[in-house]
Amino acid sequence: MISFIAEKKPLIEESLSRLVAMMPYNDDILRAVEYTLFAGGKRVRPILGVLVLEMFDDDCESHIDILSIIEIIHTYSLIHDDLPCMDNDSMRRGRPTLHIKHSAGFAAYIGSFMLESSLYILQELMHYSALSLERSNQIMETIDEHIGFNGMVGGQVLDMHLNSADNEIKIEQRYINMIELKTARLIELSIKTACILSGADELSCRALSVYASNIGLLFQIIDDYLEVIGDEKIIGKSTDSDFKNKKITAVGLMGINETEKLADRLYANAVNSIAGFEERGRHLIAFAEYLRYRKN
Ligand code: GRG
Repeated sequence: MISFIAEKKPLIEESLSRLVAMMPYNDDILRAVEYTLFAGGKRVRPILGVLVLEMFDDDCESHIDILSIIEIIHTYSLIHDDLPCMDNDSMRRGRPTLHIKHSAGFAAYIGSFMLESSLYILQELMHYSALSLERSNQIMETIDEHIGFNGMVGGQVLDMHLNSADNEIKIEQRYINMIELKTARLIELSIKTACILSGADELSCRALSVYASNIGLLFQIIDDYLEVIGDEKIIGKSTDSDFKNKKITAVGLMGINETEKLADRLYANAVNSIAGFEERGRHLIAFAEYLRYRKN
């Protein structure tokens, strides 16, 4: 990982510890939350938010906990995604998944608890911060829009039905629509939340939005790619899940070479979309490069 990205990781870990300490529950539940949350996730989403805050010279410290809420939401989605009724995966972040360690019911419950308590804590954080009511409302609405049926959950539903015969729309297009919702929306959420927190101007927000949707798609395409060419030990999860579940993936649809070309195009689009920021955009450009060539 590039050094300036690695430097941000401890800040996110500290922030997540603060958030878990605010969770209103008993030891067993909090231990299960910690088991999945502190297991070596890359922290891509909050780190991206921090990079955007820095672009606007925002005082990161007071906003970092709000961005880390997105990491908790992301972790809830991984717990539910791994369940036997979904992808039925047994390894995640280098550890047995929560339903393997406990039970499917308990894991489903912990995932829901993480979602619900993260939104509760977010309300508290915003209430006691200097953030205006208008910006706080904007953040809540943006989260709602990106994680619900028009966002991540909707994408997961599309993913579950991608194999069914709806032949009106080409499968390649349906796949792109699905990953736009399932994966890109949460990455977009980090960047949009950081824009709201730092009061970024309209033009900058629009440019960053284009950047976000391109790296969001790039992220999932590389995820698919690593399932085929990646190293299980480095990735920390099994690499036969898509095959086992007969999932439609970028590599399955277009092969390895075309997947690489698509990843290159998305990377180039992302970089071009923020050219107007010149020197200030250098960390986001380096981040896009990291996402393009990541190994885990
Ligand atoms: C109940 C229909 C329904 C939905 C619940 C399960 C779910 C919500 C959504 C699935 C979203 C999902 C898991 C998308 C995949 C995104 C992805 C590529 C995750 C991997 O993220 P990384 O690589 O993981 O950042 P780490 O471990 O580094 O954080």
